[in-house]
Amino acid sequence: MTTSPRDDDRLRAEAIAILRENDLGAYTIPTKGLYPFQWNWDSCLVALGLARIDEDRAFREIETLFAHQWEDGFVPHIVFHADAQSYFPGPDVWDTRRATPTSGITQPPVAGFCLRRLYETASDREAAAARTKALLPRIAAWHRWFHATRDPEATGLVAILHPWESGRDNSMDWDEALARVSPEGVGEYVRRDTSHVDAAQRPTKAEYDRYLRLVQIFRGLGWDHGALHEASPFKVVDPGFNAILIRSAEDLAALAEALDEPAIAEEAARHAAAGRAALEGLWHEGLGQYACFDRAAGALVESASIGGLLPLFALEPGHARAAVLAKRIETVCARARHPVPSHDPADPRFDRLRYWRGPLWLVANRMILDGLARHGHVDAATAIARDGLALVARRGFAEYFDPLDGRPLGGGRFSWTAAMVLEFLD
Ligand code: 9YW
Repeated sequence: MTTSPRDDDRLRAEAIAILRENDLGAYTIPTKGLYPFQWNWDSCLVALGLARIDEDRAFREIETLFAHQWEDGFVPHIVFHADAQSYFPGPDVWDTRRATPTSGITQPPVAGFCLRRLYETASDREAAAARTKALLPRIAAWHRWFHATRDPEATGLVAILHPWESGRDNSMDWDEALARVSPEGVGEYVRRDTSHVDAAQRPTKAEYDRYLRLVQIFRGLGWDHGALHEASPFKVVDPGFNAILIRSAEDLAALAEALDEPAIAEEAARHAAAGRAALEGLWHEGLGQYACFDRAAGALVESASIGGLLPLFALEPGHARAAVLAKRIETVCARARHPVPSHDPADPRFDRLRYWRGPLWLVANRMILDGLARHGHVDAATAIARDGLALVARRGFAEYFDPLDGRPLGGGRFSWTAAMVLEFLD
């Protein structure tokens, strides 16, 4: 599918309007109603779109997120800046006891990647250098926090302790690990998500029970991050999450080098190298792609999700697996009408409507196409961007889309979809 120059102008105007309408001054909400707070990786990716409208505001988006970094280096997945009843679980459930309430789990660390792009494309070079330099130690502290608390045995790869941390909430990747989490004692609660979006497009109650049970376990430990890895019944090493951390470490190292911060550059380069070397242990020969490692069970997970395609975003140019992975992406995409499905449609568990169990997401596509371009597959990258634009031009700025017929799914007028449209229009 393609768009005309007229479509492109309309898309740009509409994307800007959506970003403005979800802008609450110092941070952007993902969409009205469904997600009324600041989400971690949404904000970083939204900053890429904001940079085209107002560079100062783009930096502010990331600065606001890092203003709520904890003393131990942790950066929360949600910052509850203001009261809102339309989302569950809210601040009372998390009970992290912060001055401005936050959640106690984190999200994919895209900040390093996004900041490098903001810095390199900024027209006000002096302001960008100053603001980037001020953020470097904060991102470095977050990465250090990951290695200390999520990789206590120094394997080079970090574990997520909650499916929400992956950003791919109900992926098949977590099915077995989550089934081992007993929902006993979770109690009664009222979900809000299914009053905004058709329940068939959202996680199930069995999943939500376990999501909440994990929050209760961590809350019971007083959100002592040093204790959670050992105590958590759910610990999964996600190749997608680690690829994002490795790529952000590479980008952090480059920024620190450019801005004369040699200690940060050296540490980040060391993290990236250790991660890349360890990533090889997640290669799944049978699936022909990377796979999750269930650290609690001690085994690779049989699940061909988009998480196992994302390492293309982090592999060094010239890496032997890059061509194999690019071919694998082509194969998975050929099984759908619109690239890139969040799970291989050939898997019997593929569900075209249900969130991260099949639908396509433009933010994931952004990273995949970056990986393709990085390894020389520029036409394939352009095709993914063009299809995404055509999809939005015809179906609107949805949260995610059915990869078989392009149907818009989840929330509407979505900030990161708008930001990705501005990215793809480049
Ligand atoms: C939830 C905000 C978030 C994203 C996640 C996505 C979804 C929130 O929305 O999770 O309550 O289920 O899975 O990646 O950051 O857009």
